[in-house]
Amino acid sequence: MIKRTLTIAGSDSSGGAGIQADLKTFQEFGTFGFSVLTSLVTMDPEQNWHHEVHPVDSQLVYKQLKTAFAGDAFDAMKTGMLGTVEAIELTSDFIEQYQLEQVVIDPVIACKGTTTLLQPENVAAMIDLLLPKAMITTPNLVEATILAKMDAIETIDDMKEAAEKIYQLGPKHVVVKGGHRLNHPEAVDVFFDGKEFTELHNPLYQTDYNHGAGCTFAAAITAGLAKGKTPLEAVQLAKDFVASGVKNGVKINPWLGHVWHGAYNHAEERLN
Ligand code: PXL
Repeated sequence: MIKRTLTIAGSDSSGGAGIQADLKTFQEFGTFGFSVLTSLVTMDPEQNWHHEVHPVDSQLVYKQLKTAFAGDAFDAMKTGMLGTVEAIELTSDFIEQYQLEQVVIDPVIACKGTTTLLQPENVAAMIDLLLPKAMITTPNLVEATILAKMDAIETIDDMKEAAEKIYQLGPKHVVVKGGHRLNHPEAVDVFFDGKEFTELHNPLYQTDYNHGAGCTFAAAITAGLAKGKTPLEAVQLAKDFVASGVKNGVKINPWLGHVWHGAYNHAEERLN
């Protein structure tokens, strides 16, 4: 039976991050993707790609959740940008009501293009309501610094300390993503299951075309879990999937370039 995956996240009309990244990635993994939109992000080419986040009315989020959850159970789900405390509460209610366990919480606190962090009350709600329900949470260094209440994360040891502190908030597994912000010659992530740390090392590609990498990573983990992989297996495959996407990133417009979500499977060669 085809596995069913759900994303509750924001829309990135530029096609690289958010719901767009999630659905493309779910499809690459051969899973059937569902989506609930919580916010719409727009970028203005006339204002140097200025980002605006437009939250979706919570009644409408609720109606989408009812639609998505109407059929058989999901094999796994993820959250991305949630926008409002109401959307976080609704997401938490549905996870609880449907007793979903394969839940990936990507704690999107800000996207690269904007300096506006999610409101402090959103971060608090995410910590209270979502992190305790996560099978895996996937903070980047900025998000990990905020969630772990640390001053800075600069080394792999700092990443381990952050992973341990975030684990205390309730998720069953934590992956702290080093990405390009870590001062290290490789792309290093730290995986923690409450007992053991696993360092994941990949080559670091010098590219500006990596928009959407974080969303794609969490979506790939979600699809991997849906297909029965263990959390560590799902994370390892997701890392290779994103590495291919970054290596084959595409310039989309004068401001940005995206990971190519189909790179791992050479999707550009399909139906030729
Ligand atoms: O990369 C974080 C992110 C998440 N979700 C949406 C986004 C972005 C960044 O642009 O647009 C919808």
